[in-house]
Amino acid sequence: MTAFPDTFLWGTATAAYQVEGAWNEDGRGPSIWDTFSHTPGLVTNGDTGDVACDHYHRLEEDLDILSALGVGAYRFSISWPRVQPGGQGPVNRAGVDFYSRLVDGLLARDIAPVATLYHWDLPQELEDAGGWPVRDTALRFAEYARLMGEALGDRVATWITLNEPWCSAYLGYASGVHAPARTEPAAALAAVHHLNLGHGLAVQALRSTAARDARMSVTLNLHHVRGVSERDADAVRRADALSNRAFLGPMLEGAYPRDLIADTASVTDWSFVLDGDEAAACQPLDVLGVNYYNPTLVRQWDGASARETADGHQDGAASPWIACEDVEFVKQPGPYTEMGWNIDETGLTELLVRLHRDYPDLPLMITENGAAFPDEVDADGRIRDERRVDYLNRHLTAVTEAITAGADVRGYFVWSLMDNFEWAHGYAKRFGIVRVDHDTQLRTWKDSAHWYRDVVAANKLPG
Ligand code: IFM
Repeated sequence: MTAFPDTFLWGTATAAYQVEGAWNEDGRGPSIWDTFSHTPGLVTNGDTGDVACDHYHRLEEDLDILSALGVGAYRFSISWPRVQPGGQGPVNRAGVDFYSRLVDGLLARDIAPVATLYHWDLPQELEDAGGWPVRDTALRFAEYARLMGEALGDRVATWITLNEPWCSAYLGYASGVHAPARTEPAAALAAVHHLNLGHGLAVQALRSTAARDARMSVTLNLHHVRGVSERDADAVRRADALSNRAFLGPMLEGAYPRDLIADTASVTDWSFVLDGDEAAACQPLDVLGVNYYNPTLVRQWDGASARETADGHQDGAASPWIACEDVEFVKQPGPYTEMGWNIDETGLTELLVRLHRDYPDLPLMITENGAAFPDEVDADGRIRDERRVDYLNRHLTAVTEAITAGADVRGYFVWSLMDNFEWAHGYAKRFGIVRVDHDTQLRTWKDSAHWYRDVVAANKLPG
């Protein structure tokens, strides 16, 4: 099957800090990513999101691109420090107006707005008060969600509370390669909990507003963990608990997995989980957002040979894989994208089928999938990014295979609409189907954008 269900939702995705720019305009406050990117040595080439894709000023042009792509939905994120500087108090009207224009512009073009509340840009003041490791941040987040529900709830089709809390907690507070660059494993696990709690409280808060009839969701970058051999079952279990079930458990089942608590006992006693928190984190959702780029391969470390850490972190450096000292992260066969991530779409099919098996009543949506490659602009001005087309084609085929196997997959969003600020890699990595010249801000459709437009129009893959 290469066709998709009639109601399948096609979209593209971006995030506020990665595209907006206008970092200190119209009352926007600082976020942890402003602080991070302005700290020398943390981002490739010293890049910052100060200007990014200048989307804040080029909104109409970018909306027109979405319209020309023919997508039915657009996933964007709201910059918390733009709409509520400092993370508390009343809204910043100018900031809310920007998102109001964005939402209205989408609706005028028949594109469903899919709004992510938190795509990593925590107001700096909240980090100064302790950040996600402290409980109050979850309560602040719920209040921010309520304000957004009141401002935009009558028009946003789908709300995504968090984007990839795995990254917020473990990359932000354990390995420190993301903002706020802390390397405190116990704090990272407290962050996991307060993100889970914040998610549940935010869904409740949204449901108390005009957003009550909208679809509620969260986006997780679940790791499809495989073992090298059957002897590695415990390494798989441990990595799965830390990366997947730490979020799926409380959010979808109302409880942390017991094995996770036991695995991490030397790091924390989880006393930050108060009575009622797990139930609060577990709110009925309408759809689960899944971000997928590649699978993860692990092996039980024998303790003798050099330990392999092919998951992007160096041995000896702070690791996002808390209490996984006995687990090796094994390099997988290529081909690879420019991020060094192996291309293996079979992991996406298997992940979707697993999620459907474990949560049969919860529809799924791919809220991100895509690839960075070193695109060239040819002499004729065309960008022949055939490797990206091949990547997308493979992964969309994998989605059809999951659907055939019974998974209830409702939509797919390409990451990303356009080249943007790729976090610690700055502008050095290009994920867009539309090229952005970061000197002139010129937008140019790559071949992948033309290809995607045709797929969307046909609601099926070519061939
Ligand atoms: O650019 C990021 C995005 O912000 C979150 N998911 C992964 C993408 C590629 O690294």
